[in-house]
Amino acid sequence: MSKAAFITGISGQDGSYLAEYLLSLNMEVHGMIRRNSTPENQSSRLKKIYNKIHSHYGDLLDQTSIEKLLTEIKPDEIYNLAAQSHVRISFDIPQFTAQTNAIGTLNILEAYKRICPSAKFYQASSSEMFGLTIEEDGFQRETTIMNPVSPYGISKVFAYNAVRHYRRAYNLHAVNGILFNHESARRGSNFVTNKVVKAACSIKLGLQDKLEIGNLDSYRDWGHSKDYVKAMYLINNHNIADDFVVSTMETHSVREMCNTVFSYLDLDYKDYVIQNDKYLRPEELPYLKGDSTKIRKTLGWKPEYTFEMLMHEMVDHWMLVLQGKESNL
Ligand code: NAP
Ligand code: F7E
Repeated sequence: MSKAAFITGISGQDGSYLAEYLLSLNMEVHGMIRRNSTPENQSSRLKKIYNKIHSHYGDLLDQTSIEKLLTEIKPDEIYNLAAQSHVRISFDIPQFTAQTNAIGTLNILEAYKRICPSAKFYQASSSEMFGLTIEEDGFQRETTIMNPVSPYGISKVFAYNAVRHYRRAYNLHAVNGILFNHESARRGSNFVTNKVVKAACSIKLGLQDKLEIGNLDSYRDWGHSKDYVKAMYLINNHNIADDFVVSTMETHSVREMCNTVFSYLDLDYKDYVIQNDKYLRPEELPYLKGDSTKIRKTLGWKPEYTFEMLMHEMVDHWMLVLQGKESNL
């Protein structure tokens, strides 16, 4: 009999790629979707696989819905990807962010402990948890002290520690993947990579004149979501319950990313990109570069996409979509 996976946040960027990957491994895939007044929005990233997955209404903040789903599905593997995942917006709605990301994770951990404790539980932890800390060699890794600088980062530190606590206290196979930024054409268009790519393509096609963004001088370690969902599966299926950093081990500034995108379209980003203070954050995380040696050595994972391949794939996709030659996602 095939194994059953339960994914919260299946309608998000990572949830959709993870569902596709688990289906390719012949797993039965169940996903929790929030009710929305425009139901098409909830399945737009799942178009290719919607008839192959089992979707269920539920919410991380609705304990009864989680208990009901775990009781019915009896999953072998749980992937908790649901979150208010936008860092800048977490400053606007800090309490909602904490409720969903921190208390929501506690809700599903409690249900998991009581209903299906022999399942494997994966938590979507984040490099945003490291905040301001950078090791002397310029990296952040599993042992780096967490010093978060956003309501989002703070909420994820709570969830990370809750997972480790449940693992030790109740002997559960509960693990954290500490993932650095990962993108794709499916990324929400208000995250910086997709915002820059869509605007650059629109400018190339004469549909837009300028692009206003925030801090051009922060650095991120950007990988591809498709590579990172494979790491999630490996981490959850390791014979020892443990926590792993997932990253490319390279960092680029937002300015370099703009240059890569606009240059690929034979444009000079300096002619179009304007810094607008309204996109700055009350507290910025200036620099991320992840050391993923542990997962590379222990589980044999490594990314297939380079930074340039990632950005070029996103540009190629949006050029086709904006010219009406391909549908989005
Ligand atoms: P995403 O595209 O924003 O997807 C988040 C998903 O969570 C969406 O399906 C969303 O549903 C759902 N969700 C939000 N609140 C919920 C609630 N209360 N109950 C149930 N579902 C809820 O994020 P992503 O990029 O795929 O990231 C997946 C996870 O990895 C998140 O936990 C994120 O914080 C974490 N993470 C992401 C990155 C990255 O670079 N992408 C890096 C590290 C960690 P709606 O569509 O209805 O809002
Ligand atoms: O910002 C700067 C911004 O919003 C990246 C989430 O997936 O990764 C993501 O969080 C950088 C920041 O991602 C704009 O200030 C400049 O320095 O794309 P982002 P993020 O905040 O790093 C982590 C690992 C997660 O876990 C999160 O869930 O780009 N930036 N100008 C801008 N950012 C945005 N969004 N918009 C701008 O106009």
